[in-house]
Amino acid sequence: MIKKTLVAASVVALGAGTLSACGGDGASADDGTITMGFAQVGAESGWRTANSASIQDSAEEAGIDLKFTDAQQKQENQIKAIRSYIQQDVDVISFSPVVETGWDAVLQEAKRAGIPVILTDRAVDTEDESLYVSFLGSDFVAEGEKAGQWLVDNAGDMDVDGDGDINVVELQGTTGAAPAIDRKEGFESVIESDPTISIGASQTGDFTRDGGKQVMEAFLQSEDGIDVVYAHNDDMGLGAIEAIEAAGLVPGEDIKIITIDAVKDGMTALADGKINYIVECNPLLGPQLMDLAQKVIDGEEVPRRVVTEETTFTQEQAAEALPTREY
Ligand code: GYE
Repeated sequence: MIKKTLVAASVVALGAGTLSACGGDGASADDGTITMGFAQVGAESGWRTANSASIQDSAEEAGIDLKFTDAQQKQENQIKAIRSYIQQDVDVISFSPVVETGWDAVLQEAKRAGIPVILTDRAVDTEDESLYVSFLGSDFVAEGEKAGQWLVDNAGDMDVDGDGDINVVELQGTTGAAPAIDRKEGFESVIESDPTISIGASQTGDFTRDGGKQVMEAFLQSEDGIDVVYAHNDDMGLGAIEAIEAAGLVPGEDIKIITIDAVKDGMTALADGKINYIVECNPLLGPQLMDLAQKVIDGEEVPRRVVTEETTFTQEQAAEALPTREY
């Protein structure tokens, strides 16, 4: 009985102690090379492709040995990848959680192994803040608010069918994912101020082009008088454009489109007049992530939250920005 309690207590102390000191006891940090295990969400969108490239390129530049996995948008695959990084005794684990909840058990395992975890892009929903050292990524609520604010500010031009009401259909991101939850919340909180604006239908398109296309096809069948599409990312907006064109309508005119991300394909559609407004979400998180990892391993203090800076684009601004756009 006593023995058991003692063992349990020392495991907790070891976990907590190593976390705040200098991270994993991985052999590789000792020879100066940091090993990072990165469990990526998938390859669902243009944003994700740019994000993965940024992480891989920055690791190489920083001389960090990167183990990279693609979870194909499945939480169980991400958990498996994280467990394998724990087994391999990497120095630091980073991941972009596909959904917000359900991470406590595996993060406890990382903590017990003394391996620090840095969240990037998406947050987890947990009561135990000691399960990760830092979270680097966008403010998704603010992104949704910016999308909603543009709609409110331009409401005069948004009642395309002239019936006095602005009927919005929403293409949500992956169900349970932080950007889907927060972008919905931010948008709704702002459009509330205008009683002529309402969301007539809202469904997930899983952040993919195909998903956006299919859901939009269904909306065009079921919804009367759609004025505006609010898509939680460019890819779903691009899928919606295909569905709108196939229905013989003109995207950007017959139906206005607001999206989030500002990747090259989205910006091109915006400059071409097929999308009306894009809120930027920056995928180039690699350099900041590698910097954070280095500091954590060196035992330096790092901020709990690092928010990326972002802007917005109108059609004119997209045309101007496109020639020098990196992704
Ligand atoms: O907006 C979307 C991607 O988590 C911010 O995931 C990211 C989102 C991004 O699939 O395109």
